[in-house]
This record gives sequence, structure tokens and C-alpha cells, in this order.
Amino acid sequence: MADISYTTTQTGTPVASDEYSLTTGPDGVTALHDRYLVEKLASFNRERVPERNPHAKGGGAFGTFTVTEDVSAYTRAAVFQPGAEAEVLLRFSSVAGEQGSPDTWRDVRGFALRFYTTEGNLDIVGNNTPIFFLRDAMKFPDFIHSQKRTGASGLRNADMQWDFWTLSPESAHQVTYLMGDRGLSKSWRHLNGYGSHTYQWVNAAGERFWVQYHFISKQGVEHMSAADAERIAGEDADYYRRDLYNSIAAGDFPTWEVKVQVMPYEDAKTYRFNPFDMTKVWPHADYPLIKVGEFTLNRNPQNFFAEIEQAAFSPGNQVPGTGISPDKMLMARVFSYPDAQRYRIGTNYNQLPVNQPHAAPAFTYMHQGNMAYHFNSADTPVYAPNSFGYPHAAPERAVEASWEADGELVRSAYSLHSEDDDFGQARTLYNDVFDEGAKDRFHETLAGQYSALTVEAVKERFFWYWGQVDEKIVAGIKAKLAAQGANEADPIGHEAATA
Ligand code: HDE
Repeated sequence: MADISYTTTQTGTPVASDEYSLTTGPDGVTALHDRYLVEKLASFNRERVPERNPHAKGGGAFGTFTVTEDVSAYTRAAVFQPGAEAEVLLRFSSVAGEQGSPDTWRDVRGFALRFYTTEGNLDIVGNNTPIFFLRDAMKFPDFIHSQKRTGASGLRNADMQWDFWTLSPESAHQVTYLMGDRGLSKSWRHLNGYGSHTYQWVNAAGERFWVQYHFISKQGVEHMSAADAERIAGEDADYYRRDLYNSIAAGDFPTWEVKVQVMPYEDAKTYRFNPFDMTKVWPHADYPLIKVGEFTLNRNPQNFFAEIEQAAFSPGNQVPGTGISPDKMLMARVFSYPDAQRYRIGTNYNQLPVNQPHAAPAFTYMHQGNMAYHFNSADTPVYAPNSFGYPHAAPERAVEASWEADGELVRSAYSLHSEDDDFGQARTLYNDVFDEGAKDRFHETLAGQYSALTVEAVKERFFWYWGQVDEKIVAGIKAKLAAQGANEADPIGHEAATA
């Protein structure tokens, strides 16, 4: 309930009416100086901040993380010490759809996890897949453009999407995930999350390790059929958002296990796959999963706009004992997320309650800028170093990720490790992870995707691309095509490609 029983202007003045403008007589002209009318209309016109591009449609909740194991041999980060607890915020999202798009369009799902730790906010901003379409950030804007809308008609277009993918063979592993069951999750509660990149951990002795984060749903990983996804897309665009909100409101709190794969620092140089190439996984047989703890989502946001729409995650939000790696995509994201958020929300977006550290003090000499809210005490200098004993850097507290790097500045693909290629791990996923049912649904989906293509060159490359993964996939697609009518348009939100 509100603290008072009456409505006011934004500055607290009780208002005379919530329904009538100020006019000369009941039928006269409207007074320009009707401050409340002007204030309400002006506020209404400014209620939107630019939506995320991508990941516009989403939802999230708060919860609690607890460390149940001892991984202090690998990291000194306070949040991962035995018995440690931290508040978390998790935002789920889809990638390509705009804010009003249906939750159940086939897509990768964002899994943006924030730990409010005693050493600052730690954000692991990943997806529900352990890899990604690309391995160099330079192609990211083009990739997202190809997933969204054509310049002329403003419609989504299968030819555009598959033209980009089949000209970017590094995408094959992730597209295999996307066109498989993981592309149509049963709900946000029934999917795993991944850091997707390689990160770095540093222990108390300063020893460095490379890690991959895995967030394993204790609800299980379940999918829905393409037919159900398409039906629900028409019935309830907010199906996933509603499911999460109502589950938590009913006390049905979803839980994920937090696990990591740990690679000794020196292994990276000779590992059979480039561990920093985010189109690749580290097979669990090489580096098994190690449990760290669990988190449970148990609190819905009080206000969706303030706490979820304005939540500003960044892969650059690391804490002492954790850090990034020389993954070209990850290094670019560290720049891009704050850049997007300064544009979307404003200069002082980290002063918003949801983005403030909740369990750590913050002191900076960064000040002013639009809508600055926090400020230092009057006697505080506005600079460091200073002669008055005010805060300055404490290197012993700041433990940053590091690695050796040298060489001439070049524009080049990564150096190849012994088993690096664009299709091998997609082949393993198809043959060793997909069961017969999953393979059959995969063939059906790809036949539906193929049916939306109209450009001959793309149609030819489509079969080349899947043939590189495994000729059995091409045979499966063609069997489905031959069965006619087997291909309901896949619920990915495409318009007819020729539209
Ligand atoms: Fe994002 N990404 N991304 N992305 N991404 C954004 O941040 C970007 C990438 C992911 O729930 C944006 O505030 C670049 C990989 C999620 O708030 C933006 C590159 C992965 C979310 C942005 C990538 C992701 C975003 C959009 C290539 C999985 C939603 C507005 C280097 C590992 C986070 C914003 C939330 C959001 C940039 C690639 C996942 C534009 C430049 C790889 C889950 O800053």
C-alpha cells in the first residue's frame, strides 16, 4: 500500500483532480499552466528506455546462492568460499525477439546471473548453451542484424538468417543446439545456464586457473514440441515470464547447481581445442564438472521496470579471484555492455538500486553526470591521491585476472589447436548427445527451416553446411521434405522469406 491516501505532483503537492484538466469554465480552453496535466503527459511520453538489442524480451527474479563445497584451492573470491552465501539476480531472455515478441519462439535463452558479493557485484552473463555462434566480436552486429529484420520490409527473413550462418561455418555447433530441443525450452526453470566463455580464477597463493561455469537446473532440462511452441506463441506471448513469476509467487522456488570445469593455467597452450574459442566446449572427460554450490530463486521483483528492465549486467563485473580470459568475444563484451547501458539507461546507471553493490561498500571519485544520485560527504576531496586520508587504491585487495600476451598487431583468426575445426563438436553433439527422438525432431525442424528458403545459393549452402556436420543430417532433412507436409513452419517468427 502507498504511504499516503492522496495523489500528488512529482514534488509532493496534493492535486485537485486525477480526471479533469484546468479549463476556462467547464467547456473552455485548457490552461497551459496546468502543471499536473503537463507533468503527467510528459512523464507518460518518457516511460520507455531503449530496449536491449539483443535480449530485449525477458524476465527475472532474485534469490540466494550458497557454497556447499570447498573450491578455495582454485579461487580466493569471497563469494566462492566454503559456506559463503550471496544474494543473486537472474534475468532470462530470448535473443532475437523484441520486447513484445513471444517467449516461445525458437531461440537461445539468455541467462544473466549476478552475485551481489562482499567484494562487489560478480556478473556471469551467459546463455542456456555452453557455446556461441561466433568467436570474434567483429561479426556480432552483422549476426544480430541477420537474426532480426530486413532493411526494406522490416520483416524477419529465413534467407538472411541462413545466408549468414552458412557463410559463417563457426556457427554450426551453436546452430545445432538452437535447432535441437534446447531451442524450445519447456520454461526458464527447465534449462541450464552457462558462462559460455572461459573465465579465470585466482587462488589465495596467486595461482591461476581457467574455468567454465555451468548452472545445472534441478528442475531438469525439458523442452516443448514445435507445435506446442507455435500454439503458445499465439496464445500467450509472456508464457515463460508468467511461469517464473507465478511459480515463485506460489512458493515453488527453482534451484540450480553451480559447477565449474577447471583447467590448469599451463594446459591452455597445448589443449586439443583452443580453450578461448567460444564455439567450443571442453569435453567433460577432459575436465570434469566440480560442484561449487547451489542458488535458488525465491523473490519476485517488486517492480519489473526498475529491477529487471534497468538491470545492467556486464561480463566486466568481476571480483578479486575471478576474471576474464583472452577470449576475443569476452574482451569485446567488457566494453560493449557498459556502453549499451550508458546509452540505454544513462551515465549513472550503476547508482540505481538494482545495479548498486548490495553487500559491498563502494567509494569512487567519479561524480556528477546526468541524474547523479549518490555523492560523497562534503569534506571529501574530489580526487586521489590526496593529503587528507581519503580512499585510494589498495592493490592487495584487487586481484585481477592476467595472462601473457605479445606479438605484432594483426587481424587474424585464432591459431588452430590440434583438433580445432568448425564442425567436429557439432557432429559429436548430434551423434553422441541427441537420442533418436531428438535427431528426428532436429531433422523435422531443419526441414521446416529449409522450406522457408527461397534463394537458390542459400538452399545449396544449407545442405553443404549440414553435410559438413554429418551426412546423416542431410538424409534426415530430405526424408522429412519427401514426407511432404511434415514441416509446420518452425516457430521462429519468420515471415515468408520472399515477403
Ligand atoms: Fe550480449 N549483449 N553481446 N552476448 N548478451 C547484450 O547488453 C554483446 C554475447 C547476452 O539480461 C547487450 O545491456 C556483444 C555472448 C545476454 O540484461 C549488449 C557481443 C553472450 C544479454 C550485448 C555479445 C551474450 C546480452 C544488449 C559480442 C553469451 C542480456 C543490451 C562480443 C555468452 C543481459 C545490453 C540481460 C545483452 C553486446 C555476445 C549474452 C548490446 C558486443 C557471446 C544474456 O551490450
